[in-house]
Amino acid sequence: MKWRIPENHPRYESLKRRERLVECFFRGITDIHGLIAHGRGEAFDYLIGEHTTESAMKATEVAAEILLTARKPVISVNGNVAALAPHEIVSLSNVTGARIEVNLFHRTEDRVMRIKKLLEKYGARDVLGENADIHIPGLKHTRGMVERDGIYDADVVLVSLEDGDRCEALVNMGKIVIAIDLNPLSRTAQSATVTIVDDVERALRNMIEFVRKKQNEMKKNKNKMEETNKKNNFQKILNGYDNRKILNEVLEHIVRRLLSLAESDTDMLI
Ligand code: PTJ
Repeated sequence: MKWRIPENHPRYESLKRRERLVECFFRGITDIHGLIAHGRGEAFDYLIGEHTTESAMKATEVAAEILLTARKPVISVNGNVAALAPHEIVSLSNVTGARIEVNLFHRTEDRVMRIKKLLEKYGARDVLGENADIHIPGLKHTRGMVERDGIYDADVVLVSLEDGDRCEALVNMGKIVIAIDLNPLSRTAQSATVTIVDDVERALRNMIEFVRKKQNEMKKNKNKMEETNKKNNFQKILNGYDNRKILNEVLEHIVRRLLSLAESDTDMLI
């Protein structure tokens, strides 16, 4: 039975997202552990202030540049991301040319197929994941299964709400891993190449904006990158980027925010 969320509830948007996850759980899209993972993310978002921080924005811009420069970028989608941001995933794939691969921690073929169908409803074509027959080295469990032509051969992988072990394994394969994770202390956040500490919907929307902006700039400057120059550009982007600094900035933001809330008499509700 669907519970009707009162539209005047002060946490309406947040409740709607929860409802969406619960609905997707009953539809066999989101795993039950995904509901717990979402709660942890919400807690961190409360501490952050439920908005995109400057450091998240910086990381998102770098991520957009990397995706545009990548030779074979892949967007990894799990049950939570499919429930929360299907439209954004498909849009990002369309604007960057990155392929989408359904890649699950709690893998079942039935969930892969359901997530693929959901993404197709939002316009995705050629979604990978069903033919996963190769393991990420070091991850012998089904959680390590990927497609050779997708995540396995990708130079850049975008993961959201990812398990830390898998993120590390992808980095160990020599890939550039862009991670969206609200917990700056998670192993995923700590081990990714570029970590965006932001809510997945907000981060993806910002990323799409950055990609469009950069594509327009490139058109204006007639600066269409040649295939041969791509690798150099990649190194150039990452040379000027320090993920450790970005993570430290997020922690400082949380500390500053909590201190100022603790010291003020203003209403703490968000
Ligand atoms: O669909 P499956 O089978 O692939 O499983 C997916 C889950 C999410 C269950 C699995 O990957 C998992 O257990 O993840 P973890 O280890 O709980 O990590 C999820 C991370 O995402 C945590 O650090 C959360 O803080 C963070 N997170 C939760 N909600 C959001 C989020 N980050 C960004 N946006 C969110 N909305």
